[in-house]
Amino acid sequence: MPPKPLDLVSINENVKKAQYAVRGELYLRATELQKEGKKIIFTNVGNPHALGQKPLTFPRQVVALCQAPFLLDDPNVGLLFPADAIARAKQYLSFTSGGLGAYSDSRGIPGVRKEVAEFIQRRDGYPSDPEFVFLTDGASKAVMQILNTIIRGEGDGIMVPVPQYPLYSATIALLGGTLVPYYLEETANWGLDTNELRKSVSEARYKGLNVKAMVIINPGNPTGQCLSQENLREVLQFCYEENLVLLGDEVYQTNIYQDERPFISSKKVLMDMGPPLSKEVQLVSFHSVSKGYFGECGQRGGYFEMTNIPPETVDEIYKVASISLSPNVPAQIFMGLMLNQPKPGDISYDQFARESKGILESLRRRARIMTDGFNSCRNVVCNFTEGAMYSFPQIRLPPKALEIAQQAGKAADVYYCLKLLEATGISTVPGSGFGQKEGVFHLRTTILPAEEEMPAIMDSFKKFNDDFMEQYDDHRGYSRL
Ligand code: DCS
Repeated sequence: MPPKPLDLVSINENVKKAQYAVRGELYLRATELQKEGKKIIFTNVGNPHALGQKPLTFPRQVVALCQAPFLLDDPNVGLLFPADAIARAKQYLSFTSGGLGAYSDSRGIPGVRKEVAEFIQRRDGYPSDPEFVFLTDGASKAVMQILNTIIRGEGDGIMVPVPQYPLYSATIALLGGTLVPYYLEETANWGLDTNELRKSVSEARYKGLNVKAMVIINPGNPTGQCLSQENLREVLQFCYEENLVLLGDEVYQTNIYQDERPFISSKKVLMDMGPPLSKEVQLVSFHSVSKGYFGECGQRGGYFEMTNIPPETVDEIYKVASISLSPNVPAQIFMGLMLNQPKPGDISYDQFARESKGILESLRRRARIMTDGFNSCRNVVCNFTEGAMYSFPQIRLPPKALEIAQQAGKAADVYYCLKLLEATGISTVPGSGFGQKEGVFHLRTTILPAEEEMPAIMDSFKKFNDDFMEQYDDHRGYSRL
């Protein structure tokens, strides 16, 4: 019998090649242990509501009314819902033809695309055209759609930071393109060095690749760094000189935990640079309702904005989007609500401001507790989480631990993370899932566990780590930068 079409040997090789560690071996083992009754702290995914973050009241009120429009006809609706939520719900319903149960245009609801463009304009001080904004099912789908448009085959290279969020490596593998890595510098707070970019692009071109795009993740995942204006200018200049489209992943733009480098968008920096760059460099920027203080990961809402992309290409992307008919309609409304929030004087303003500020301030404190906790551990060094939702400590493993891991048939960081999981229930992602320099080991945790649980979690990590190091450290020196 020949193999059947969906037997493993017959399926698309690219599917097998794509790796996604955030839900990989560690996650699977954690789910098994949970089934056996062990308490697991899932810090492997940036999924705030799963770790207890409460939804913001106002957006949920508006979407609840949109989902159940008959409530709007109830004479008591004003007792349960504030007038501004009722007005917004009616407005969103008027944007749709058939409410939330109807497909929207494949690019998203025009009224929401307009809200997105207005937000970008307010944020950056430059015009944004809703015709170049598409709404998507989360930023993941947006990134996939754009990479799909760029990649023609394995000759096309996409520059990706290492360490990186594996959406990029996995999608490039799925689409049969080639990942061109550029390394972030851990000893410079995960900074981005243009010499490294030039080295990376010339090596790739030497191998015959057609390097077409460069990805930046700002603030960084898993690395947490925030790019300075100067750094962004260098990146855009580099893209101009090397004829690359810049893919600016800015999903963490409101997750900022320091004041020295506030978030600044790639679009603003590009426009500030003026012509010829502002008219020529192609840029696609991504955002999401999953992060920030909304943290509405389950709703699956995202957008991308295209700058300097020819209308004919936009039409092609529209055509491809229309194969999926419509992005999630409720998620589009969350996007509208995230970017067009209650204003001072609105009935819901105070509560909205209190709730959102509370979440961000707590995240800022948690970023500090976590970094300090890691840095108090033996053979662990960790850069401060300047932004995003993750901590990415380097674990300096003694040679004996490397030998034991090898005997167990595991990568050393995977071995360490598995032991950590078994001992403490803390479910992390090994650094190898994001890429790291040869011989250097990391893990990634989110900074999302509840603030009151954080000290106990860090104590239990420290106890595990220091015991582990005590067991294997024989003072022969250990893996390090
Ligand atoms: N881009 C980056 C840099 C991300 O970290 C994520 C999600 C996404 C895009 C996709 O987000 P949505 O599709 O939900 O809009 N981050 C994952 C992570 O590392 N942990 O949790 C999710």
